[in-house]
Amino acid sequence: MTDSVPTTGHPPGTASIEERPTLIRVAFPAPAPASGAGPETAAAAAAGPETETAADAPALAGVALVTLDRPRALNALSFDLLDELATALEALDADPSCRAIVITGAGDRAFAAGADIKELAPQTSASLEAGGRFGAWDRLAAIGLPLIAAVRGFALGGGCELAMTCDMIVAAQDATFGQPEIRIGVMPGAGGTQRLVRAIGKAKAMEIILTGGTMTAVEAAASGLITRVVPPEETLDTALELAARIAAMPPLAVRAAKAAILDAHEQGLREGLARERMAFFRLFDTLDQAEGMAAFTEKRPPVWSGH
Ligand code: CO8
Repeated sequence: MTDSVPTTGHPPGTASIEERPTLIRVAFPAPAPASGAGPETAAAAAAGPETETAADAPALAGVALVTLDRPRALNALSFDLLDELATALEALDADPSCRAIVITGAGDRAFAAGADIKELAPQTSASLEAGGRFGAWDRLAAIGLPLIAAVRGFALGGGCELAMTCDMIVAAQDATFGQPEIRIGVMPGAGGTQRLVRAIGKAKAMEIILTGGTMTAVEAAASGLITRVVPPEETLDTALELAARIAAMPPLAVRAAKAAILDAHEQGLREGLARERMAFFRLFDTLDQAEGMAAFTEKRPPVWSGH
């Protein structure tokens, strides 16, 4: 690793979530050695300068690694985290030396277990609309560089939506994908209804979203949601190697090709996303939203009133 921007100022695992000055880490990892040091080298490099194992090794040319860094909350996507993520990605997008970005979650339990339910629980449709915090999702979707999600463990709700906002997903055999929002009284609100149906088709998307069910990595690969499934310890290195192959391509053509593929994939998506967001906001005026999120926090089953 050659740099880390912004830095957390805390060794991994020693600072509480509240004390962390940042919820996102950005690094430029060194390549894994061809043999010898084992597959965890890139992951260790990603953990921060404190754990750097290949101090003199060159960075993987043009590849940035962005880590969602709230492992104790399974990297739940708070509004602040999403803002920091968008800001970090925009800075990398404007940096001519950066050619491809890998996004991963800290720890081995989750890419991200969804939006932060404790932050969403007290919201109303009016507060969500007035808050303007969903603009971060539009900023993520506007990044021109290729984005690769490296997924270990849970990619649920907003976490699955974030992975799908990326251009490719490399997943561990232990990864789980799903849109469980219905189980807490709402529905996907950051692209889930639009991108999942485009990725895996209407019937499977209906079942996943209407039942709050999940998919294993193997099922997700068979459905076309993800690029490849790898053993857990190889996930990050596989994503970084894929990013390095893309980073070696001509950058203007890469950006133009990404934009053209998204054009083909997302015809009508903008309108669908806007409708989805409004429908999601409206659910925050229901009793079932309050009940579903309270039940989660209180660790009990929800009782639905249908209101
Ligand atoms: N939000 C807030 N905290 C969370 C979340 C979350 N989404 N997921 C986990 N956590 C916290 C838990 O509360 C717990 O904290 P604590 O130790 O303080 O109690 C800690 O992370 C560990 O979680 P668990 O103890 O629950 O771990 P388990 O292994 O028992 O269960 C699960 C793991 C199955 C992933 C479970 O945590 C779970 O069901 N999480 C919620 C999944 C979910 O419903 N996600 C969808 C959220 S809604 C959403 O994403 C809407 C997106 C809309 C747009 C985005 C707007 C920003």
